[in-house]
Amino acid sequence: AEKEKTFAMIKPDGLSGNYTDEIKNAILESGFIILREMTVRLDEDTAGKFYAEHSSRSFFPALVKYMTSGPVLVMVLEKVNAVADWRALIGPTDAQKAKVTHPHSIRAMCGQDLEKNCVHGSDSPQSAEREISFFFEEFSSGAVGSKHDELLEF
Ligand code: YYY
Ligand code: MG
Repeated sequence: AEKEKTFAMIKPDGLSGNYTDEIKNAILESGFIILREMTVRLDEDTAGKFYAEHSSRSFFPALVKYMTSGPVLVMVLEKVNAVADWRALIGPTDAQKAKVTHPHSIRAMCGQDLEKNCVHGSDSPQSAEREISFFFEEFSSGAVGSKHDELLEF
């Protein structure tokens, strides 16, 4: 089986709640390699572009506000079956439900609710490619929109 990359993010509530070490331990214990990591502060434009697929949803303005409320840690993870395995490790979108149905998932451990769910994971290999190149220029093929001068790296 071939190694695969996926994109992971610790969202503002994960960083402010000091869950970074716990989440990284879970990542490494599950056999992922952290290929890249970077702490950044998203502005509204960048957060909106990252979640562009949700731009017409009613929760979008609140989501952008939340994602710009503090720094986030973005990572490239690698292992066999990385995309599906990282989604399984983080658990369901709604952290409240995760606490009931997937109590050992990262969102159950660190998330608060449907919006503040502490981590992101790519939902498909195609999303992983887009999201990795969105933040990490060295993985982009030079396609338009892969560079963000407005990204404030810490
Ligand atoms: O991929 P995942 O993060 O599990 O969920 P998505 O359906 O892609 O939604 C992205 C993001 O939007 C979710 O992590 C929280 C937020 N959100 C929300 O605030 N309210 C919803 N009803 C659905 C999603
Ligand atoms: Mg999603």
